Formats: sequence, structure tokens, C-alpha cells
Amino acid sequence: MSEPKVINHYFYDEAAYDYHDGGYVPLEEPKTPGKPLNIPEILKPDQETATDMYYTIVAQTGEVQLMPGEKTKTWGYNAPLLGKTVVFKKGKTIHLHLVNHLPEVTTFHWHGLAIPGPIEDGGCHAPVYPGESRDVAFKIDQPAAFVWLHAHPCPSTAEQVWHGLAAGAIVQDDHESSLPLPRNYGVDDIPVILQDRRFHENNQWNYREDYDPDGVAGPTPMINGTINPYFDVTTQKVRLRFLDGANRREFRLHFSDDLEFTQIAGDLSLLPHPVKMTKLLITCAERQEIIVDFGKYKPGDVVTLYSDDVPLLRFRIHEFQPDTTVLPETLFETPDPAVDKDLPVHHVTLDGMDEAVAMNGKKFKMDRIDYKMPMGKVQLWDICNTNPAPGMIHPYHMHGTAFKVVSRNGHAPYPNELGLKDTVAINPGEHVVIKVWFHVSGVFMYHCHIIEHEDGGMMAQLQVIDPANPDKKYHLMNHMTLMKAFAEERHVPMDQLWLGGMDSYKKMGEEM
Ligand SMILES: [Cu+2]
Repeated sequence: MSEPKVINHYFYDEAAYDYHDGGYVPLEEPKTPGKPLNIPEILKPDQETATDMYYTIVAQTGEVQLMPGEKTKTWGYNAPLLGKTVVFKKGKTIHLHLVNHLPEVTTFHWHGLAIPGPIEDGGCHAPVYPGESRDVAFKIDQPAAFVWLHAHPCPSTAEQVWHGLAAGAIVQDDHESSLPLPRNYGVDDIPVILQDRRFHENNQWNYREDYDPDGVAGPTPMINGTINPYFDVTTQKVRLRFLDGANRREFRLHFSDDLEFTQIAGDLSLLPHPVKMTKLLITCAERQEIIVDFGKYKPGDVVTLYSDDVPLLRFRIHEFQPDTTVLPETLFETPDPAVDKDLPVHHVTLDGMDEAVAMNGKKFKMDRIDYKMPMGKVQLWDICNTNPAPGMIHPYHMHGTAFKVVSRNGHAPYPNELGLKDTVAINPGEHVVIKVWFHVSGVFMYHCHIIEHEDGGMMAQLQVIDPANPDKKYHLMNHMTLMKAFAEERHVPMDQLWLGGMDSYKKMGEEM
């Protein structure tokens, strides 16, 4: 099937879109006055040398004036909500001092960084307890991309992200820096973190009251931690780095006037070629970077970004200099290493809905290794969403690597997923084949990124074996250790502890 010159549809199976689900929470346009879009500050390094960068990252509580009336109690990284944007430079060694000022255990997971696991990666095996800290170091060896930091303590990842623990991070490299792309951060290059929340009494969030095992959602769009935001446009072209930081919501993005835009990057790299479009669907944890050309507008005009028919962000046009920059036809050469003939196709299934979610028929266990693969070898993985149609779209994510999408049910991938990815959205009944290779070793998680699905058990972990050190042993924690810590920190007995994911194990009669 050949695609039109300008993509004018969302790909994916319309029957599986989230709005068909019985538990769907429709977005509503906020009635509060417009506010300038929050642009997260760039986090200042403690120190930077020619070879190394040093950062301190603090998970902290805060409160933010999101709505008129009472401030909302929030969590964030070096900020009351979400976090400052961290910059990583390819080739440098990064030293992180991770500090937990929250009342409960958390972890610091770098979604999209190809760094060793399970400790540097910051998944569930790398807890930082309240009042404590952890130091990690790793080298950045991957192309320019927009990645992110979020909490990942199982089975309470979803609740901590809902509290606000999510921040953007930019990987820079010489190739991307050499291209004529907008990169004046905060002016013509802005992160756009898409989330949604429900405000309860006194403007507070109440995760438990909103809990749904298929994903928690709220009616109010929250963009970079701003309700009803606008952005003042002062350049003809603006680069938007979208991150779907919602727990479960897909965003179906488009602009007023059906304004055409150009996608230049996906999760973990630029796209091989720019893709022109008027519609873009983004699922949980994915990143999509676009350039919007406001050349046909004049000062005073307003261009609106929507999801379905609900406004998310208004662009207020001001004076700008004409910009005649032409995007190069080729942006990136996606690595495509040959598959190792000794490695059979590895099959992964994303199973069930609600509390019954599982992967390959099993719920996640922190102290179980589900698969082993050698570092440096290249293997095809066939990921199947076994939900019968209409079902739901599962965004499948792997830690510690960047993969290449090979096919969807035997057909070519969508034109905007031809770069490197770490999350791929899979239609009900669909097989997506990806090419997987690791250049770091360790234990890594892979899972659905509807965060309640991962907490509920649609997750597994693999050990990537370094041939130079094949017998390396990893100390794997278990759910109970983290759950006991949560119970102690919340001052409740174990039988009264409630963490979202626990429901799914209990209901299915599974031990944790
Ligand atoms: Cu899922």
C-alpha cells in the first residue's frame, strides 16, 4: 500500500483506539484561564569536563498552582512537578548522584538510554530509599534523541509517575548538531510532555480513587505540567519534542486548519527521511519530534494543537524573521546489522486485559529471568498483541537498547517508525517483528508501557550476557522486599498495603 505524500491518517486500527473502551475518560477542555506553557529548565551539571558530566538528581515533593484555588501536591525531579531537562552528550561519561527526598522508596529509570542494567538503568532492582542516595556512572554511546527519566519501583511505577515523577532528557551528538534543525531550547525547540489528570476535592490528585487496571486517566490535559497552556511563537519554525508521559492515554495529534507538519525523529534517533503529515498518534512512552512551519500565519493568529477535538496547546503567533531553511532529504542512516543465524526468532506475547494481563502467559516476577541473550548478537523478536479485536493497542517497550522495527504482520513498518525505537505500539492481533541487539550487558525489563499493565504483570526480564564475563551473577530483588518497604514507609501493616499492581496479582491468585 503506498502512502500519500502527506500522511493524513493515524495508522493503527481505529477499532482499538482508547475511546472505544468502556472505562475511557474523555478529555475535556479546561475552563481555567490560559497560562504560558511551562518550559522545564535545563538542569545545570555540578561539573563538566571534556570527558565527563556530573549531575545531582533529587526526587522531591512539592506543590504547584495548577488550578485556581488550592495548590496541588506533586512530586518531581529537582522541581516540584515533572523535572528539569537533563542534557547528555554522546561520548561523555555521566556521573549521577541520585537523591530520594520523597516519603517512600523510588527508582530513577532512564527510559531510552542504552546503559547497563539493572542498576544504572534504574529499573526495579535499583531502589533508593527515603533520605538515601545512590551514585551511578555510565557512558553515553547512542545517537541524539529525546529520552526520559521516570520512577520504576514495582508494582507502584504508575502511581509515582502519576504523582509527577517524569522528566525529559536530551541526548546530543555531532551529527544532529550539524543539521539545520531548530535547537534553541525554549524558543524554537521545546519539549511537550503530554499527560492527563483528574482533579479531586481541593485540587488534589487521588490515584487510588481513579484506579483502573487498564490504565489510569483523567479528563484534564496537562502539558509540561501546565493546565490550558499557550506558547508564544517568535520563530517561523518550531521543533516540538512530544513525549506521551500519560499512564494510559493515546494522543491523536493534529492542528487547526489541518496544518501540515514534518516529523523528523522518533524515540531514539532521527528518522531516515522527514515525513510530512497532518495527523500523528502517539502512545504511552513514545517520543515523536516534529517541526511546525508557521510561515503562513501573521502576528495575532492562534494555531491550536488538538487531541481528537480537545485543544491541548495554543500557539500565539508573534513577529518572526522569515526562515527559508530547507530540511535535508536524508537525516539519519538507521543501523541495520545482520541477524545472527544461530539465534531463532524470539516470540513474546502481550496477553489479556484488566487484572489478567501477562506476558507469554505469565505475570512478571522480579526475581525470575525469563530469557537470556548474548551481548553484541542480533536477533529478531516477534511481539504479538494477543488481545482479540477490537482489543487495545499495547505500547511495547524494552530497556537498555534501541531496536529497529522490521515489519507489521509481514508488511512494511509505518513510515514514521523507520529510525531507532524503544517503544512500539502494537494493534490487537498484530505481530510486530523487531531487530534487537544490545551493546551493554545486565538484566533488563521489557513490558507494556500502559503503566498499570506493567505494574499488573505484563512485563518480563532478560539477561544480556557479556561473552567476556558469562558467569556474572546479578542480585535480583523481589516484589515483597519493595512492598515491605512501602508498607513501612506508609505506616500500614502488610495486609492493608495498597499498591495498584497488587490488585492484578491478587485477583488472579498469584504470589508476589
Ligand atoms: Cu498494555
